[in-house]
Amino acid sequence: MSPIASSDWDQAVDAIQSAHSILLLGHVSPDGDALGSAMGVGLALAAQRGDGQVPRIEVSFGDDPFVVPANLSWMPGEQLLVPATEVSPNPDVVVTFDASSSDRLGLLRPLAEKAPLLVAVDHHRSYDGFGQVSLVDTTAPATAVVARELISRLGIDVDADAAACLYTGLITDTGSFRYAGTTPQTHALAAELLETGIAFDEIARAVFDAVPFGYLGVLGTALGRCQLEPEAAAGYGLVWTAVMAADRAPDDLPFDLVEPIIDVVRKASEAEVAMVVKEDDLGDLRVSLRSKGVADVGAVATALGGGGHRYAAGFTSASREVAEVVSAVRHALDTAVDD
Ligand SMILES: [Mn+2]
Repeated sequence: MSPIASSDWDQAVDAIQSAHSILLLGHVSPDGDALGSAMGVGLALAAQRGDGQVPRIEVSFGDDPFVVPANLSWMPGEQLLVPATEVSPNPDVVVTFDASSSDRLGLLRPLAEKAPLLVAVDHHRSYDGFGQVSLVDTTAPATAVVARELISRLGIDVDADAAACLYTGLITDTGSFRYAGTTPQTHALAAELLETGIAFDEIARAVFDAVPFGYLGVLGTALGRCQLEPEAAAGYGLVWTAVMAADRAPDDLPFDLVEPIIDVVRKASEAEVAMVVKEDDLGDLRVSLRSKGVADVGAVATALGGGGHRYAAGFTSASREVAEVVSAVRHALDTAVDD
């Protein structure tokens, strides 16, 4: 059962139904859940309005340069997508998806905060309450689950295009239904989305299994650099590696392409916690953390200025030295383990 109060649902639904302009936002560097949820709701609203142009519906995220991750570039709804710097001012309602705090809105944060109504749709335990209306279910394995309920409560059917986006959110955040947050209801939702006829095999391939050849070399370099620290995380072990911008340079690979490296690193059985330190194009170090359950990496990431949940979290480091990042995480991990 959804823990979201019906008064919150009603307030969000009433505002969206009476709005002339709606801005739907994923968090910065959107993943499949953020963009899939925002676009799923956007496409549902657009399908409902028919031929008219009211309400104006825009989907965006607060990055500049504005780059849709390569594994999501197939997603339908391109006509709704507006670069952050070109978003129309003064929307009646802003709805954020998968952002646990307003700083996750990047350069669109000021616009969102001055909107007449700011609705946050999320599932992170670290959600800080920044929305005027919070549609937040921390038991949901993906924001897409909450997004789907929002569409239902708006009285709109989910067509194949919206379903493809929501399904992307579902498989992204559940690791294709492998992670602990997956429930019978998650599979029921997947079944419902499949009923629309979506090409789930092509979606999975595009999201997880399609990389440029050059990625294989970067992956090899990153794996060759992996360190195992059995004493870390109160003796439960940490495995980590770093991927620098210079590693991506020979093939001019975009930053978002290195995101899935964590899914290989975390396979090491000897370590409870896995980490990948990734240098972005500006030289900042962005850190991905994964836990098998004993350690709460969401708490680690939150303590270091980021967010996430027990099993998956991340932050952007204040330091640009890999050794300092590793040391800070090692330190934070010692208090994040529940025996
Ligand atoms: Mn999510």
